[in-house]
Amino acid sequence: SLKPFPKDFLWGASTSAYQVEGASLEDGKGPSCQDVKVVPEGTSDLKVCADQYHRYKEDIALMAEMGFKTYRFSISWSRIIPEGTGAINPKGIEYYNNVIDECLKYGIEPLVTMFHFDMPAALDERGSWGNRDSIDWFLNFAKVMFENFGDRIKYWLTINEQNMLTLVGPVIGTLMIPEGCTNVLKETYQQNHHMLVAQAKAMALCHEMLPGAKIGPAPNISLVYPASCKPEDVLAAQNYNAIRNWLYLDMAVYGVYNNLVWAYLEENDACPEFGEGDAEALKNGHPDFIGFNYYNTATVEASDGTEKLDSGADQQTARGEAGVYRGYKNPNLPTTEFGWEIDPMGFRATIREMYSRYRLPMIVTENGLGAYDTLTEDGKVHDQYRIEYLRKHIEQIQLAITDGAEMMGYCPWSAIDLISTHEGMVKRYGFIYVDRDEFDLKTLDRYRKDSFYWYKKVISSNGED
Ligand code: BGP
Repeated sequence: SLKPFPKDFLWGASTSAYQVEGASLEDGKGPSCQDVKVVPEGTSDLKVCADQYHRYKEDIALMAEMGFKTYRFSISWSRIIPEGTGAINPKGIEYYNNVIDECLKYGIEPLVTMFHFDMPAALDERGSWGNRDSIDWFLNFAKVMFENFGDRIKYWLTINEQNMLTLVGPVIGTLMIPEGCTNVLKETYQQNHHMLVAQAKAMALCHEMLPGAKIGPAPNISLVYPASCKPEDVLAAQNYNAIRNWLYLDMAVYGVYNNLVWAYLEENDACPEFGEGDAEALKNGHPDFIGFNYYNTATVEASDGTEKLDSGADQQTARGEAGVYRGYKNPNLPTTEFGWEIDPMGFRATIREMYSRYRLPMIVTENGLGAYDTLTEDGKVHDQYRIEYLRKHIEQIQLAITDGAEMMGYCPWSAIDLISTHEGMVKRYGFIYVDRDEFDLKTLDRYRKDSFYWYKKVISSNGED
C-alpha cells in the first residue's frame, strides 16, 4: 500500500527573478546577462516579465490562498549588488526583505535560489565564470545574502541547473565563451569547475554563518535510458548519465569528479585546472539535501563518432556528442506542444536512482508543463492538460516515497506565468495566469487557472486528492 506524504511536506511552486520580476533596471538594479542578451526573434525581452517586483503582495496572497507551504524564488545578484562586486543597493535588500516577510506573514517558508541564470553584466565583462575570481565574487554575494536574510531563511539552493548552464548555456543566454577560444570544451568545463568550487565554498559558509539553515544544489536531473538493450547503447546511456547528471551530484555530495566524465574530458584535452585549495574546498562543502528539477527523461543510443552532432538544442532536447552518445526520440512517450517528452514514471525512476546513490532528503525544485493557455472572456483558464501532467507526477512521488525515498517537498514550475528561458511569454507554466501577450503588456492582471483550484485541494489534502 502507498505511504502517505510526510506531514510537513513542502508543497509550493517556483519562479526565478529574471523571468518573473521585471523592473529590470529599476531602483538601482544593475543589468544582468539576461537584460543585455539578444532575445530570440519573436519573443519578449525581460524588462517587465510578470511585473512581480510591483505585485509581489498580490502574488504571495494568491499563493497563500492555494495553501503554499513554501515559495521557491531566486535573488537577483545585480539587484542587490549592481556591479556584481562592491556597493550594495539598499533598495534591492529592501525588496527581498519585503518578499521574505510577506511569505512569512502567511506561514510560507521561503526557499531561495542564490543564482538562477542571471550573472551581473558587469561580471560578464570581467570574464564571468571563466575568471577564477568568480569564486570570490559568488562567495561575497552569498555572504551578503546570509547576513541580510539569513535570520529568516531556512532553505537555500546554490546554483540553478548548473548542468544545463554547462551543456546548453548559450541557449539560455548564459555562460560566456570568450571570442576566439580554441578549446571550447575545456573553457566550458573550467567555468563549470569554478562554479563547483564556488558552490562548495558557499555551502561551507552557510553552515558556518547559519548553523540552523539547510543548503543544497538544484541541478536538472533526468535519468537517461538506453535506446535499446544493445550493450553499446547501455554504455552510451551511462556516458550521458555521468555527463548530464552524476557529475553534478557526485561533486556536490562527495567533492570528487565522476570518473567517466574525467575520462571523457581527458580524451578531449578538456580537463579543468585545479587552483590552490580547490580539492579541499570541494571536499569541505556538504549539502543538507538535494534540490532537483525534473521535466522528463532522456534517451540515447551509441554514436560511432562519425556523425555531426551539436550537443544542444535546449535543456531537454540535447542531440548528442559524436563518439559519446546520440539523442534518440523515445517512441513510448508523448510530447508537449513544445516538443518535450512527458514521462511521469521516469520521475519515479529518477528519484529511485538518486536516492540510492546519495541517500539525502530531496526536494523537487521544478517540474511542469509549458503550454499555450487561453483566457476565456469570463476570466477562466481551462488547463486540464496541466492538471493531468502534475497529477501523474505527484502520484509518482508518492510511489517513490513508498519505495523508501525521503522527499521533502514539491515545487512545480511555475507559481505564476512568466517568461520562458528562450520561448517567450506564450509558453506558460503557472497556476496563476498573467494577462499579457508577447509584446502587448495589456493589464498584467492575475487570474486563477483551473489548476489553481485543483492544486489548492491537493495541498489541503496533503496529496491525497
Ligand atoms: C528550467 C529553468 C527555468 C525554466 C524551466 C522551463 O530549465 O530552470 O528557468 O524556465 O526550465 O524552461 P523553459 O522556460 O525553457 O520552457
